[in-house]
Amino acid sequence: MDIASSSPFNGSGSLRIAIQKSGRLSEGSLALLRQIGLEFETYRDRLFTRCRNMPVDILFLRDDDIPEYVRDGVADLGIVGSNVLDESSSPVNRLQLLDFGYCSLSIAIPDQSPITTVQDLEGRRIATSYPATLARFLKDQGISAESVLLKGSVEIAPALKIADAVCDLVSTGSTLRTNRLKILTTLAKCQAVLIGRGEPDPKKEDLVRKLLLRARSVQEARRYKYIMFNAPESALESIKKLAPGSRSPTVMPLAEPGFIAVHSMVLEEAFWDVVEQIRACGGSSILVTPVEKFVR
Ligand code: PRT
Ligand code: ZN
Repeated sequence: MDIASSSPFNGSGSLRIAIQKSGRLSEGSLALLRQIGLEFETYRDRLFTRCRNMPVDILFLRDDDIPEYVRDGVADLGIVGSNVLDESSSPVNRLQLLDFGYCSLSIAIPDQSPITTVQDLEGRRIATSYPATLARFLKDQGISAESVLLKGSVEIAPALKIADAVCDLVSTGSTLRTNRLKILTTLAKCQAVLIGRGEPDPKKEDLVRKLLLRARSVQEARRYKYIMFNAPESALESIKKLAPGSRSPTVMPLAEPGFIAVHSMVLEEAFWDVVEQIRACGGSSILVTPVEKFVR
């Protein structure tokens, strides 16, 4: 269906961003839109909302429909799980991984199943809501198996004897445990992704570029902590290597001779290692704050 021509959202000239109306990605998507500076109200049962401070409309949709809406130009940007994109045949651009909505698409089997390897899936039935992704995986593995399409409650299929295995999303693993299933293999690690149209609307390109830069700044910022500490001046060369920041650390003299205050940014993943090494160099009074935005 060509939804572009029949959409009630057309005609305002605003940039349109599609997000999930109600589900696991809604909260993270709304938070990101607010972090990139969009101001808007949300009301239950609203299909769209108009931003107060920018020519942007936010459309609230079912997640599965978002790639199609972006492909057809009803929305210029969208936020959707990479699992939905992998399953969809709509050609859209993946603009930015968003670091939320983490899960994996995995094949799971009953705890007592005779299946022990991926090759044992040959000739079996696998229940899934992701038939296209599953078919690609089975083809790659050279396995012929029957996929049983279920739209929900995939995990109960083995107990109902309608499948020997399931291919479904897993995050904490508690649904699998409750249904006495265990992971056999993982097809994909998934997370929320910002998507855009294959052929962006030239009139909206500048705004898309601006919002994308902001989204990237929010993403970048999440990877860093801002760190401030005192240290002996003699340790400066080691400290520059430990906490180089984006160009070099800011260094200020303390009132006490021979001591400096250092400000820098440190990658979250290396944070504790770096702090221990700063202390080993004589660093003390270490203050740490989150970074809200980081524009390179
Ligand atoms: O109504 P609409 O179609 O928009 O929503 P939906 O019901 O299709 O989607 P929703 O809200 O369940 O999920 C939206 C997106 O969140 C998915 O497309 C994924 O990208 C992401 N996501 C992250 C998850 C999960 N984690 C997740 N755990 N989506 C679904 N699940 C389900 C899974 O299917 C299984 O039933 O949660 C159960 C397993 O969870 P654990 O924690 O027990 O392992
Ligand atoms: Zn859905």
